Parts: sequence; C-alpha cells; structure tokens
Amino acid sequence: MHDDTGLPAHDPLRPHSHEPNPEPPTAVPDVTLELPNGRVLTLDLPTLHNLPAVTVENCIIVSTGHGASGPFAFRGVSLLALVQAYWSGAWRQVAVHSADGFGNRVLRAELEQPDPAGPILLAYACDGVPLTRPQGLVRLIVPSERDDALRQVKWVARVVVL
Ligand SMILES: Nc1nc2c(c(=O)[nH]1)N[C@H]1C(S)=C(S)[C@@H](COP(=O)(O)O)O[C@H]1N2
Ligand SMILES: [Mo]
Repeated sequence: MHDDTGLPAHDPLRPHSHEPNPEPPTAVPDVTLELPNGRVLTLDLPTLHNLPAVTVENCIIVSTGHGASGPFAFRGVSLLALVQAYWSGAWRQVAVHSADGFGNRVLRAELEQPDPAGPILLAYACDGVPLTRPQGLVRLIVPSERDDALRQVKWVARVVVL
C-alpha cells in the first residue's frame, strides 16, 4: 500500500499515532550517520559539539503526555550543516530514526529553505543546559511544528542521507 506521497502506508517515518514514550530505549546518545555511498560513521557527542552550532529560540513541544511546554531555546547542530559536513554528493532527504522505532523524514527543501520559526536541528542542549538522556538526547527539533510533537524525535540513533 502506498499513499498519495508514494511512501509506503506503514512507513515508520510517518508515525500514525501519538506515543509519547517517556523511557530512553538505550543509554548511549551516539548517532550513526549513513551516507548514500554506503559509508557509516558514528557521531558521538563530542563530534556533534565540534560541528557548527545553532540556537533556535521559541521552540514549543506540544506533548501528548503533558501538554504544551516551552518556549525553549534548543541548541545543537543544524541538520543541513551535519549533512554538508559529511556529504557533498546528491541527496534528496534525510531519514531520522530513534532507537525505539519512532522516526521522521526531512526533505532537502525543508533544510535549504528553512521555516521562519528556525532551522531543523539535532539538539543536545536546552535553555543553556545539556539535555539529559530521558529528555531525548540527541533530539530532532523541528521549530515549525507547533501543533504536535510527532516530528520532535527523541533519542536519535540513525540519520540516513538518501
Ligand atoms: N523517540 C521517540 N520520540 C518521540 C516519541 C516517541 O515515542 N519516541 N513520541 C513523540 C510524541 S507523539 C510526543 S507527544 C513527544 C513527547 O515529548 P516529551 O516527552 O518531551 O513530552 O515526543 C515525540 N517524540
Ligand atoms: Mo504526541
């Protein structure tokens, strides 16, 4: 089954239900980066800290579990900067998977023409304090999503450049 986007109806990157999982699935916040040429790199926190950092103010998390919270200032590496640091070939989208099976798909156009709310980033700090693992370290933050938290992927484990 495919829907009108051409993506499989059961695409795990398009979760159909709200599951505000409060439990980190694993302890270690390492992120695996998979490039279109098959190369696979492990990005640990120090590596992420060494990439160009960005802070996005006024982020809201609309949680199914405890309602809306924020505004937060999330700091981390922009997803575009991350891709550009490791890949100079062609690409169209980035799949961001958590270790608990949650995920989200980010299109290249969303990164190259960011929403006025701010660029999509992999966040490792919030309001000047490092994120804890239970808070989602490392967390995908999509500043434009202000009515839901389905794209605010906690515990990012795999970033796949496609
Ligand atoms: N890895 C992962 N990220 C996730 C989820 C999840 O189940 N697993 N749930 C999403 C949903 S539906 C909500 S409402 C928020 C909850 O975020 P919070 O724990 O900061 O309130 O996380 C989002 N990100
Ligand atoms: Mo949710």
